[in-house]
Amino acid sequence: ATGFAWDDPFLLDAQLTDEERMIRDAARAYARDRLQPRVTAAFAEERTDPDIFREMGALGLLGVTVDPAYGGAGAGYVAYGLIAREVERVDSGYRSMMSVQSSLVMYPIDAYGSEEQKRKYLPRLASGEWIGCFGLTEPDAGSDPGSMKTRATKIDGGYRLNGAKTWISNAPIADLFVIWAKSDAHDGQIRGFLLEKGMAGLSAPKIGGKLSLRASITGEVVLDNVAVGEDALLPNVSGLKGPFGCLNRARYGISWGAMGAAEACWHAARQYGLDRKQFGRPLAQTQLFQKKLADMQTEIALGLQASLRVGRLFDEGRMAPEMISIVKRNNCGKALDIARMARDMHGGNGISEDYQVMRHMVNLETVNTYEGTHDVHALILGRAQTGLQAFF
Ligand code: TGC
Ligand code: FAD
Repeated sequence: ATGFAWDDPFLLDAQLTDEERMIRDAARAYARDRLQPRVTAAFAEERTDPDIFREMGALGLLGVTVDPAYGGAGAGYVAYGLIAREVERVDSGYRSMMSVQSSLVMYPIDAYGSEEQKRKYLPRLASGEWIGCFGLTEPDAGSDPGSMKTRATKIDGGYRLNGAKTWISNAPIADLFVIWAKSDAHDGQIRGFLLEKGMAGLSAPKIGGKLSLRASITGEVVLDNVAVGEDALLPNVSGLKGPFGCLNRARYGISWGAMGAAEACWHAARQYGLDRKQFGRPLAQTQLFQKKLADMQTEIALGLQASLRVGRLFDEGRMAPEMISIVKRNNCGKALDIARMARDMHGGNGISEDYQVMRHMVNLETVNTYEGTHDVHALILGRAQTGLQAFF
């Protein structure tokens, strides 16, 4: 018989392969030793260190599911989820940097790109030498990306792009821009284009004043008559299923990541309750405090187990997007509740940067919103079980 491990109630660790555990341990050590020491200042100063991409690349943490022939690790989606969990244990912004690079930039090139595009871009992205971003959202098209206004028009030897994207992670420091636009040469279908920093008419101003995800830089992308060659087009996908194929991966990773942030908050609240005495005993020796810890433990154990299940189905080729909506929605919502609870359990100290929980709390507001809001995933699941679409 095995005993009960309070911090791994369902023995998740024992359900991993040796390779998955190795990748998890490398991500954990990196996050603890290299990311944790700089996060408080990075968040306070709203500063993103581009070296983080190089460091993650050197450890093989970028594009782990991509073919090793192009610089990936050829690992599975459970391994990818484990990396997201470890990185987001420190900060959702750092996980964002990793997931955009892996799922939203490397994946579409790997899945929809030409041989030349794969050879040119994937190794540089895997090493972190190049930073990528993914432009889908626009000022007037967030939850409804099908209403995007960005257009590609045919010109001699290529295309001209016009439009504006907003809320784009990594954009101000990006070398490569995956841009989704409606293309008049393809019956107005949504197509993906690969743009490089420095192209005439392309700019990516930083969005300042964020009260959430401050360690991860976000920008607009302005496309003012940007001319690209035929070789900029992602040849092998057309329609909304192009960006959604990428979002499936990123959303799945976020379901693990949000649980990592929740675990950090839970562990911090538990330790705080053991250390802090009021009314002559540790806070952790009160019934209300223990009930909160039990709720956190329960939701995290269930959430991680669900993400592991979806990851296994992903690796078996049996994933359906609705499964991902369940874990993205539930794990983000539960992580946000847990972070708010942990903030409360820390009393006044809970609002200080030193105790980390409030940073996680405000970060999780973004995580609950991006990649399909909590309510949008409810509508996806509502549609899947009623056959009735309620978006409009
Ligand atoms: P709908 O009619 O449902 O579908 C249109 C076409 O797309 C296909 N499709 C999918 N394919 C693969 N995977 C999925 N998950 C798919 N969902 C839909 C679908 O089969 C159809 O194909 P076809 O061939 O029949 O045309 O489209 P809709 O316009 O009704 O969509 C509704 C809705 C709400 C589900 C969708 O638009 C949605 O999910 N909205 C949320 C938008 C979103 O998630 N944006 C994310 C932006 S990126 C981001 O936030 C990055 S943050 C990253 C970070 O920093 O970590
Ligand atoms: P809206 O769609 O306007 O939604 C506002 C509210 O209305 C929400 O509560 C929503 O749930 C609700 N709502 C919308 N439609 C319905 C409906 N039919 N029924 C009921 N309620 C509805 N995008 C990218 O393309 N790339 C990125 O890298 C990226 N990074 C991001 C980083 C950050 C920090 C943030 C904050 C956002 C990022 N996004 C990115 C954008 C993100 O995906 C969008 O913010 C998100 O999809 C929601 O769109 P919106 O902000 O336009 O909100």
